Amino acid sequence: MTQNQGSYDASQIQVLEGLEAVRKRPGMYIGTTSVQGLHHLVYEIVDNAIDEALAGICTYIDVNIHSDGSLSVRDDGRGIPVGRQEQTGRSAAEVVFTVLHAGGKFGGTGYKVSGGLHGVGASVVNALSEWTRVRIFTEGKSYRMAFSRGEVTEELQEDGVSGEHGTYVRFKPDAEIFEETDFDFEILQSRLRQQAFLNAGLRITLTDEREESENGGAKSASFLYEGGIRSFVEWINHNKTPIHEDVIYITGEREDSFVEAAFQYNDGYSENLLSFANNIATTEGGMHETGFKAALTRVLTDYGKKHGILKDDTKLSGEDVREGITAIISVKLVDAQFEGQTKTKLGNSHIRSLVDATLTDKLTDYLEENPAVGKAILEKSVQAAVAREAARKARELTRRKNALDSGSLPGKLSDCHETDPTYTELYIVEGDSAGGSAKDGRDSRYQAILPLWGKMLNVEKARLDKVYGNEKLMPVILALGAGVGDEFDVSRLRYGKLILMADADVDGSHIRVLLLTFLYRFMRPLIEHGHVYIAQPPLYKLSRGKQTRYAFNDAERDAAIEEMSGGDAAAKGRIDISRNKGLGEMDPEELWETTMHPEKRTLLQVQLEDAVAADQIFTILMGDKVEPRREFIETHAKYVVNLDV
Ligand code: TTJ
Repeated sequence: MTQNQGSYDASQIQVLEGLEAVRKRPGMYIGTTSVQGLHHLVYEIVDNAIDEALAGICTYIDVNIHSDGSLSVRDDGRGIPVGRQEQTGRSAAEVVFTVLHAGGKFGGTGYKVSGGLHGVGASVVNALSEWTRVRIFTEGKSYRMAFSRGEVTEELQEDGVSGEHGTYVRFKPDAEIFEETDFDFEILQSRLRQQAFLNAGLRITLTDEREESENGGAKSASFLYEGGIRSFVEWINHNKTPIHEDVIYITGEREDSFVEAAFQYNDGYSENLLSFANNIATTEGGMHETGFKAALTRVLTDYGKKHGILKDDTKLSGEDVREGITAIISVKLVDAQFEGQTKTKLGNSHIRSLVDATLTDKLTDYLEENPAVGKAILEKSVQAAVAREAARKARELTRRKNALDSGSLPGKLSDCHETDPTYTELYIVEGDSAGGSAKDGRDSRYQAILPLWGKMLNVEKARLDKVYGNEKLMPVILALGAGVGDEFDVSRLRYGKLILMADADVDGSHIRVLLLTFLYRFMRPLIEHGHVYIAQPPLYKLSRGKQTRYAFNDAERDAAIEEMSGGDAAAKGRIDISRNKGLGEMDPEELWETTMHPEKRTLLQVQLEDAVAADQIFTILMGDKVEPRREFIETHAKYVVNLDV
């Protein structure tokens, strides 16, 4: 650091300004400072190591949640370059951690990632961390450097000899920035498992030093899939019933682009298609999905006609040939264009023709060589087409009865006066008497009530044609006014909030899961757009004389006892504590005060962060295999409660 002294200072100032901006407006760089944002930091660091794995150098990535609130990532790649760059006089290692957007440039994979919140880089993690410590092992030596809230606290220095190679980054998210600083094992595990599937042969290990496992030591999970996305499909289908044994696996390449697709059909009715570009989930789809879908429909139709399975008058739609499919499409390309609202839609159109051509060629060959698989898939598609026709007729019938047109509302609905969905809420209430209390207790200007009772259809085992005309589900569809299935249109919603209000007991839990299953399978955008909530009735009612208090958990109950008794033991004995038996036992005033008053109630928003995890939960809870359900409930009791609280 001699002749470059002047320009070094200048660029250093610029760097500080850059990272200051990240601290001022973290949302711009990581989307949010909630739990999601917190975990985004981990993905940013891990993605760097994955880039190294893509280059074929790194064989493992170890992620460790430490007890002090920090997290570390270690890979056995080449190590971030430590040599001084001529232009800046600084090392690549320092630049990676201090210059905004420097992330992608040092991946060295050729698959340059761009767009969205992806690849904002290690500097953003550094800026948003109380401290960051880096160690680099390369060419027989080890190096270290350290930062605090984006500023260098220890310059890069050689600190010993080492026979290893790789990079180690440990950071502690800044509590001044994040609303939540506790890493969630389940969230990280789900994402890391996915990355292991997408990078065949790469071992990713997650260790949680905060928790002891059953056999002593830290809790840990390790993922290594030699089968890559084929294993991913098997894993998603493992609680379902596949209709053919092999996962179909197809690859193709053209110039700098590469595609691989893996898929297998199960006997269910939902479509499970996940796509990725450069290992980034493309939840909004894009050109690779379009190419896959077009080719799949065409190839299966041609095959069906050629082999006499498809009669001339039956036409297969895209939905028909995707009923029960579990598919992963993964493409790698240079300069991926990420478009769409959340920048998760692949825009490069040459990828569409690559995927289409690859599938057309290779799936056609595969089906000719595996006629039993071809027959099984075709028969399922034909059944789906027949059911679609039945659904169309059922829809027409309901329409003719004038029930599906806007304006016709279910008889049991107590509507509100307001019509602007920005303000309106629909409560779906379990049971007639609770419905009555809710109706009398509500603010009828903007709160509508729809009571539901009795046994509800499990849609996990039913197609759309069974939904039309179903006496429990039709009122929900009609009240919401936005259609159902592929016709569902979130912009036509009559209420901005759909609030499920059921008892905190087994029956209430059952109806909640059934309703959520229905919404997830047939009105998914409703959940994706955050319109679905779960009401939280209080668990305890405490009274002493004329004084009444409600508590939503044990801690609140105990605090209320202290407060009402003033700490006096004798007074405590005079407090009447009752566990709320159900919504039906609350009078309208109580229900309003505790559960419906917008300023006093607690609503839980149903979120769909992780589509793979959600699909699994619904498959296990509502599918027809008993053993996985029992196992899941026993080991995940807390998670089930979380899902349906
Ligand atoms: C760049 O090209 C020359 C050889 O090293 C390449 C590189 O940067 N490799 C690399 C970076 N491997 N691992 C990283 C890395 C790992 C973690 C955990 C965090 C960060 C920011 C980078």
